[in-house]
Amino acid sequence: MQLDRDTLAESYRRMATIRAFEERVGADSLSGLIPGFVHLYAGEEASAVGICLELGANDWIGSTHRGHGHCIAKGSSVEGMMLEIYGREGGLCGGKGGSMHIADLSVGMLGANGIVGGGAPLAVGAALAAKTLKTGGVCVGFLGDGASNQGTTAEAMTMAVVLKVPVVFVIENNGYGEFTAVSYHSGGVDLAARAASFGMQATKVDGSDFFAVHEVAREVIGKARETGMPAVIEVAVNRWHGHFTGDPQAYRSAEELALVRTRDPLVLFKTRVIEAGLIPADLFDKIDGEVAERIEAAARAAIAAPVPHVSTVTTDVYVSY
Ligand SMILES: Cc1ncc(C[n+]2csc(CCOP(=O)(O)OP(=O)(O)O)c2C)c(N)n1
Ligand SMILES: [Mg+2]
Repeated sequence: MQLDRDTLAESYRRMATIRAFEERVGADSLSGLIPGFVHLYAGEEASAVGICLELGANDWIGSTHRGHGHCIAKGSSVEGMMLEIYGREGGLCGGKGGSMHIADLSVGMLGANGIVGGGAPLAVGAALAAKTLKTGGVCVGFLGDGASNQGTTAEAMTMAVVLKVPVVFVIENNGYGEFTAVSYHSGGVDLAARAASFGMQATKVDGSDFFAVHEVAREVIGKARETGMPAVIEVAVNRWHGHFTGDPQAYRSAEELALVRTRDPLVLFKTRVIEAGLIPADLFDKIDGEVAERIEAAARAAIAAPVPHVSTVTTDVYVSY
């Protein structure tokens, strides 16, 4: 499907925002400005943005420990995220959650998750709520190749089929669970085929190609919305950085690391759109400049912000109804 110019520009802006966000957070994590572990999403941008383009305010996503890209693609404020990741007052979760625990219910983002495989059951719950309340919404549950081995994922997939709920499990297969290649940690099985065996339609797509991801998302999410049934998309993506910042990736060859950078989703997007004459090259430069300024300002504001007051340490633990 041909996307209009504004949608193309906005999609690129979101991918470029994720890239710039991750590069900045990565650098500041290495220099000790950010508390806790940080897992970068750089290289995987077309997955989050291509998928979330098919979602609206009525829809939900569940995320992972590598969740910054999912948040940005679903519409979270980068300023609020930056404050949260640096552990500052005013962050999306009061500066008390950090990178792995960003939740933003205001945009339908159920939360990043430090528990690998923890997001899939939440996604099924949100889809069940959408079905029960007849909101017309769907839920996308992002998970990794490693998480696809978890018992929680198997249970969530079973429940989704049994309960007939509109959840789309998006397996972002970046080839590794921490430092272990998928060929070893999953015993070489086809992840989409394994997911399909639960009784769902499963589709594979090249996650470096925004247009391919979006086309599959349009079909699969559209069908889930229409039929109320679950489905799976396996997106082949490249993790540019280590499992967490500071991981030297000694288990990947220099050739492999160089090769994945030749499949940069932002470059592939730009090249295709410029060649098709849909957006002129200088508009991309303008977007890149605006994104760089915004990220720089957000990081500076976060570094300058106060840490949460000690009196808030026990608040937000329980929800009051
Ligand atoms: C239940 C649980 N087991 C183990 C871990 C440690 N752990 C953190 S990330 C990770 C690998 C996850 O791999 P994958 O799902 O492929 O996501 P990716 O990091 O590649 O995005 C593991 C094992 C954890 N956080 N939670
Ligand atoms: Mg992985």
